[in-house]
Amino acid sequence: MLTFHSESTKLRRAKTELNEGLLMAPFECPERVDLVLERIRASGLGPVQAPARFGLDPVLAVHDRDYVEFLASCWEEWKAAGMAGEAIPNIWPSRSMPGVRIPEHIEGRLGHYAQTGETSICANTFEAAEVSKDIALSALGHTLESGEPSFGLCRPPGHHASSNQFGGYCFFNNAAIAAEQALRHGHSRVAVLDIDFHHGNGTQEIFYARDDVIVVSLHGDPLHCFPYYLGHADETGSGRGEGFNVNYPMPPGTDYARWSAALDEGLARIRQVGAELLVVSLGVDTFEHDPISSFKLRSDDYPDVGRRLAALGLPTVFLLEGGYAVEEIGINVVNVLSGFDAALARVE
Ligand code: SP5
Ligand code: ZN
Repeated sequence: MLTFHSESTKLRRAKTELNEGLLMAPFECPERVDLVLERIRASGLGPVQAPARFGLDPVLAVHDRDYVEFLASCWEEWKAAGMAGEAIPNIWPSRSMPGVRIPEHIEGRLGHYAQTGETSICANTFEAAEVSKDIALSALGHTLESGEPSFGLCRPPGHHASSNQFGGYCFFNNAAIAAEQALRHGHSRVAVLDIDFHHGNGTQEIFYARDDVIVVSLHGDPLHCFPYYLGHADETGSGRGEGFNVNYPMPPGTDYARWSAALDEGLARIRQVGAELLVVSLGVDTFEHDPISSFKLRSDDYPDVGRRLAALGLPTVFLLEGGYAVEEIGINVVNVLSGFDAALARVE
């Protein structure tokens, strides 16, 4: 399988993450990319290629212009306002303030465009997000042209980013940008399958009222797990999108037997609606030793995930989302990808 990667994803190097009441070193760190790359090379998964550049038009197809402009200037504005540290939101428009206006001061704008407080904006965050979506679009392009699977070693991740807010380490929704681009290329229905531990709330929001992109997400039950406020099973889509959003919330402690049964149900639904291309939001924070998650998947389970995805028989683009057990991130990601490749080889 062909991988798309750029050293420029590592331009974002935040110093802080607000976690458990402390400002800590971020879980979503540049070393994640190095370790996945190392394992790709060691395992002989396939060649690694640099992404092409696609500009901001494909981003503006899923994100609001004012949000993209905010991301582009946030860090410079923050510094110009004399702030000492990284841009960390500390105030939000709340339920008790209906109909508020967007303020001019960067501190107020930051809260307007933020879902969460753990994700600091720092130098080159926008640049890294741009490269990350270029990686996703390059992977998509390769799969559209060749029919072959591809892997986008995206960083920062994307699936929490909504049409107009960042959060959960995500700025541009790489999977949504790729899915939208596949439609513009001529596909009439695309599936996004999100197997990151966390609910893909941004992807859900972007496609919620649409039937041309089916969004299926397996994740920790939002009653107990980040991002807490979305991801319940009764969120099934709206209007013509009814039935095209499918959530499988599962309790902390979920093991592979239960998780893979949900995966099979989700894959059956994707088959049933006639999706022509599969975008996989590939997080490996379902791993038993992930430091911020609570599922119990083991490294040996991941090749079987790849096999089950391959059985769908669709052109497939894998995009990296989460996974914070840094020691094992390479093994777990490559296990999914090589399981997929091995299953394809058997069919051919
Ligand atoms: C892309 C992705 O995986 N984003 C995840 C962002 C999660 N950030 C907040 C994590 C809060 C974890 N709290 C864990 C408490 C367990 N001790
Ligand atoms: Zn995650």
